Amino acid sequence: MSKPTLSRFLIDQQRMPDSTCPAELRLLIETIARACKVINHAISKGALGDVLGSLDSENVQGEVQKKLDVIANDLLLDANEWGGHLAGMASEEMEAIHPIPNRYPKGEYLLLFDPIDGSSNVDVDLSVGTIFSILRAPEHTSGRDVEEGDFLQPGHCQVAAGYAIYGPQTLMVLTVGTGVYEFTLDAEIGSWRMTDGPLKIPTGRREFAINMARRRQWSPAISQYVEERILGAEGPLGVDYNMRWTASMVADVHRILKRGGVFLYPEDHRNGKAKLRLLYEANPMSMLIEQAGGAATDGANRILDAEPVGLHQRIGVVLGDPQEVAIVSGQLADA
Ligand code: P6P
Repeated sequence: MSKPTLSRFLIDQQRMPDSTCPAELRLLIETIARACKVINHAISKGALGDVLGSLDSENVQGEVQKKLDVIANDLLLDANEWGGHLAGMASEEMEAIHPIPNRYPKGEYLLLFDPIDGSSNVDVDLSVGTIFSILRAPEHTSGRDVEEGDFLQPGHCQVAAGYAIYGPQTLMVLTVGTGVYEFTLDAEIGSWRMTDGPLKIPTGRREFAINMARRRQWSPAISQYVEERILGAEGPLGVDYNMRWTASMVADVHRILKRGGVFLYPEDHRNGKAKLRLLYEANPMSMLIEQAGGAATDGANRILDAEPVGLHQRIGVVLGDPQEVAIVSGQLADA
């Protein structure tokens, strides 16, 4: 079938022997996908829809909340809390976890999300996205409300991960552990249609993504890695590299999934502080990258093996072309 719908893809996944996508997970992902269509509609209104600009509030990260951060967060909570698939939710925009209200049935999954990643780009019409991660609620949570500790599972426990990207096209990129697939929203009929997959990260594409303004925070190894690529053909590598930085992780990761390269947001070498959040940014993106044949580390260790200690903890991120990630990790190890 040419360009199957998301629902058809998920039903096919559900019917596979030893399926990693049981009906409850399929229904949950379809609910998330529907919510992303509504978020897309809100974003596309722009200044016509009173969705741009900031609120007077800050989120748990101490970041000024954009109107769309809260709109998208509430859309995802409202869409997902009554369906019976979840035991709880957690979001970049909420300090505490969101247990499923007792008036609704509880399910076996936990949903974590960054409702609008890169939201500062919305006001200048650059691509932003919704990132989501799905875990199983631990067995012992049946019969009680979930707690923060139930969400603190290493990334290799994820049963699904994905993102929606609101850009020139509206896409959903998803894995249920059987490869990475891309769906494009056909806005005329409101259907997600498969347009690529299984995605495999092209290797050897000489393109790196990093915020150069953070150079004073880099370790000597990261500085050496970047400097060699800036020297290009006139330096030790003898070949030119290109650089991209969109300040929207979803857009940078999508570019890497489609045309290769490496993304770096290392921790601050001086104090160990990092920017990107482990549970709802680094982990879902790392699952997608690994499922597409790439690698994702904190500069040294596999991100999906990191043992979380806090809902909003941060981690350094180096992900993409496994050859480039290995070079960075090797240079850091040799440092
Ligand atoms: P900087 C967006 O705020 C985000 O969390 C990621 O989407 C993005 O990769 C990064 O931060 C951009 O950070 O320091 O370049 O603004």
